Amino acid sequence: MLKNKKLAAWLEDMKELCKPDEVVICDGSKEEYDRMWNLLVDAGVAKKLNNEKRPNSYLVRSDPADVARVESRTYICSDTEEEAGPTNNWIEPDEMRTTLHGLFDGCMKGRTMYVIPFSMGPVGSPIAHIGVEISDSPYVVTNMHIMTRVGQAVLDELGEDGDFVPCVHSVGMPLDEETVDVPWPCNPQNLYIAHFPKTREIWSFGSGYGGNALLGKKCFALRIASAMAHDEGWLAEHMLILKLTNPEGESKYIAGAFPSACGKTNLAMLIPTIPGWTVETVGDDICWMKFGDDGQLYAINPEAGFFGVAPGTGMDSNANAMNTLTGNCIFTNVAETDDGDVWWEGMTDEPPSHLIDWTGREWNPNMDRPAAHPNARFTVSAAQCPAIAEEWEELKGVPISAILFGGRRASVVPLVNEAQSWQQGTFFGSIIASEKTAAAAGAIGELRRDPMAMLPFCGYNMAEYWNHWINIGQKAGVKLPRIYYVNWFRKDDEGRFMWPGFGENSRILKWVFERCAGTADAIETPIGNLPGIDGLDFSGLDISDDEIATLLRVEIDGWLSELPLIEDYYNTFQGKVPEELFNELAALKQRLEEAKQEAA
Ligand code: SAT
Ligand code: MN
Repeated sequence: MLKNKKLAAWLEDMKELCKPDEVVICDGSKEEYDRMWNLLVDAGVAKKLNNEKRPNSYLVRSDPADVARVESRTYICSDTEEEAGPTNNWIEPDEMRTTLHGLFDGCMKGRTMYVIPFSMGPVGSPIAHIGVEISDSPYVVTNMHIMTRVGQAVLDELGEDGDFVPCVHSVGMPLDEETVDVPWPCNPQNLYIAHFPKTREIWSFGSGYGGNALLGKKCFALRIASAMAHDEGWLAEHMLILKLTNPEGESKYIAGAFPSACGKTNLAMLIPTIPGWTVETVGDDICWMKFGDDGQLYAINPEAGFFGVAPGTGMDSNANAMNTLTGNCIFTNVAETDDGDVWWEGMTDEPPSHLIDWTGREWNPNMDRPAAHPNARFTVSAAQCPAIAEEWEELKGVPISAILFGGRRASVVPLVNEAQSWQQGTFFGSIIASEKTAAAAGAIGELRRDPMAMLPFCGYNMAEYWNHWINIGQKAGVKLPRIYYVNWFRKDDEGRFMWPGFGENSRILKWVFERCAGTADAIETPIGNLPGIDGLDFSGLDISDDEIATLLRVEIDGWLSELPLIEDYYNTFQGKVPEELFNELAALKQRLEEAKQEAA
């Protein structure tokens, strides 16, 4: 059955190491999916929801000690610490292998080893790549069914000699005569999420949750893929992909990187407030881009589903997401209603008067704890999204016209700023940050840098990753997307958000579209190209000219006081930041100082 030689040999090794009672090669079928759920329901960790309210859907409650990705236990095991860089945890590969060998030895005793062949991206796409995850968690199997393409077609594509990324996962709780199984086995005391970028391997031990356990997502599609992309001349990015269509029916594709809690899924599924424009979804989290023969960057969404944060998702914030979740879903750590459905904070304005919370306890609105865990998730097939673009599974990908970098900035950064070159755009990406405190006028709040929104997801030295971006832009014959720095989170002196966001962000998308089409004007400023006060379509929006002016102002003093912070940040990379970025910084400083003198 397993004609791929590398796969057959690796599985023999893994069986010998993990010592499972049984091995099951997953075929991705509906029968297999249902079988996993029967196991999970019998184990007491999952509950089938009311079939009338939420057909074919399940609620799962994890162990309260295993509820999110654990960055402090996530490692990049490159040969040297310098290759991992100062933003990653590093352990020497041989040392990590010894530790992992000890932990994985016999770790699947009493359990079944599921072998999950999966494709990141549509099977057969030149942009896609294949992985095989072995896992002792049936919950992982069900989620991988939705989040990736699983089964025989992947093995066929792999053939005899095809390559794949081996992904080894165990919840880390072997069973023997003395051990009684628990509903959600895990081993948080011995957690390791280890990546070997050189040999392109992933080993994850001790957690069954999300990105710790669904190894196709952040581990493969970002950390390992970023290392592959570096070596092979493409881009593996933490970006949504959307299709924007104007009233004339012309479409462009836009990718966007945003740190967490910036509304990325909402933007991917946005419903425009400006008449005649539509947004459709290609991807909500990850974007792989390779150059086509025409020199353009073509993108695929390597995932097949959404693993989205449930709290905060409602008909007001994201109707398309809500309408995706009508059935065939997995809900993890949300609350349960009396009629066997689900609820989370933000789904409705008024909470139900009684719930069973994510820990399985009675809950009512007078309690001061949330009913759903803040990182409660839904898992659902992307194909179910009413806004999914028809070409979302196109094998050749979609051509990207623009890339957005967004941060959560209370001060300084304008609503939208177009880079004047790919290099300046790379500079913008490298400095994106979220600002913790609402800044008083003129002062900058505490910044948490999250370059390209890749801080926890870059599989090698972040400074070398910036260098890779610069190199991509210097390749001969390429036609690059334009790059935009956007900020929906500007606050006024009273600490109020100045921009309504959500569907109104379509006004910014429209300007981006028209810039790419060559039909919109921009003003060249010291920081980049900005729309003039009349450049953005504010029709029908309740916003004053003063507010617009603030949102689009070049804050010369604010930027000047930010420059030393950028320099300090670059200096944390031990001399590895490409000189092109220092040049951008110096040129920006010069332009700002000249502008300041002119104004004086
Ligand atoms: O848990 S995931 O890594 O899949 C999602 C996230 O934390 O961003
Ligand atoms: Mn993400």
